[in-house]
Amino acid sequence: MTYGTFDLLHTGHINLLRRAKEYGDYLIVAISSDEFNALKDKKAYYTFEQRKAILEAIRYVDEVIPENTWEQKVEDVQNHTVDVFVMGDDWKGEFDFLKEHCEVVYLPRTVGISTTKIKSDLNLANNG
Ligand code: C2G
Repeated sequence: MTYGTFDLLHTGHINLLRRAKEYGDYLIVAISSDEFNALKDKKAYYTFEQRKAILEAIRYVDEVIPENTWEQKVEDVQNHTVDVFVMGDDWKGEFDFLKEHCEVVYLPRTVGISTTKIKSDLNLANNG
């Protein structure tokens, strides 16, 4: 299982999802709701419904559920009998509390790409 906003989908996200799927045979992705993004000080370009539809179209993803709070992870891991929790290593250590419930894996981020970079590159391109 993994969590994220997954806005303006890019190869960094795909690399994470592909590697996460290698840890099991069923990958659940909890996508941040628009309201939860506000708690992360993030304003996604795509709505939750759009981001959900995009993630559901990815071959590595088996199920998409909403992420509404920081506190839901333990319950999610228990309710979905999750074996492995996977996140990019920008979160290294942040979710170690889950280790009593499942394996916790932090994977190296894909260097050189991010939703923020896409937005700033596009702004530069359009504004000269
Ligand atoms: N990611 C990556 N390489 C990148 C960009 C992102 O591996 N170049 C990974 C992140 O580490 C994360 C996932 O892709 O595991 C989704 O990234 P975001 O949508 O930015 O997720 P974030 O806002 O970090 O949300 O409760 C956890 C939070 O919801 C995580």
